[in-house]
Amino acid sequence: MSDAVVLMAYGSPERLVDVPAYYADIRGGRPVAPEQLEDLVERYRRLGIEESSPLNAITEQTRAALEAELAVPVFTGMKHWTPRIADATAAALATGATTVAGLVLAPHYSALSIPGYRAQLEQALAGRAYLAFVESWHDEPGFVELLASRIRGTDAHVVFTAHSLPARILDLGDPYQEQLLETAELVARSAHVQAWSFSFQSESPTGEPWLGPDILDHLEALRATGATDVLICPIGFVSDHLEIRWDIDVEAREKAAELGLQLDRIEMPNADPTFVRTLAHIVRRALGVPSEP
Ligand code: FEC
Repeated sequence: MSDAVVLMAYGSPERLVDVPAYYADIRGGRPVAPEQLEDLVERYRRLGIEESSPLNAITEQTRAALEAELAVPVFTGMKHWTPRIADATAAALATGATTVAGLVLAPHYSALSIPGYRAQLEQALAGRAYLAFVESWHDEPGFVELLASRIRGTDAHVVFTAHSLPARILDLGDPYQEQLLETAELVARSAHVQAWSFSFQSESPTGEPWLGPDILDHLEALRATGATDVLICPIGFVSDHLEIRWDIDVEAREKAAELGLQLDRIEMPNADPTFVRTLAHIVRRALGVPSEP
């Protein structure tokens, strides 16, 4: 009996020339408007992704650190780019694993997000190993404490953020928004932060209503109520990628400057050893292996 881990992430184009195929993958066959593609290429260009991606390098660091922590083979599989979840699964099976743990680097469950990862993993496994899949880990104490430690003692108004999704998920009873608010509450309580709020970010132009308030509108509202300093604490993401490095570090910062607001953001968990230990704890629990004290 042996174990392996497939560590899954959204995925990011490795080079600028990959962006059209990457965007097509996200759209899943639905057409991409040329101006939207140009806009996306420009965002990646401004993040310095010409021939290799600093964003994918972070995922690799996290994978390597998790593998070292668990002493179990860990393979990265991307939902929308390479290495694909199917490649990672094949590599996991090639180790002779009889159980594969599937962990997504996204803490919250939505029917529009997590089942897509699971389906790719299950299809690739094709019943050849037992699957121990982690559905969500939004209230994992180690994750909550790591975020709390990043905001504890701040005098700024804390804004927790996460990726928006089409508002129709609420009619389906999706737990996404509820889980996000639970994480925000747990983190704020642990950090003894009273002045906080939650907003969504990174809405896509798909032509339907998305969950709000959007961070840019929310900053305006905060300024109108007299806030002067804001600390952004993303809770729906765990690493520096486009949605952090562009949507927060460029767009939200520009908006804050226009409004005369001081805006900072917490350092993302990335491959922080404390965060990696938390991921290892989640995986061990899924595998039914006792965690180290
Ligand atoms: O760094 C990178 O290169 C990738 C950053 C990235 C992350 C991410 C996470 C999530 N997304 C979620 C949902 C949607 C839905 C659509 C959508 C579209 C995009 C586009 C890009 C993109 N997402 Fe993303 N997402 C990231 C990047 N996302 C690029 C397309 C261009 C754009 O809108 O700017 C709409 C799809 C459609 O058009 O039909 C829905 C969710 C997450 C968080 C959970 C997870 O990480 O899986 C939910 C990181």
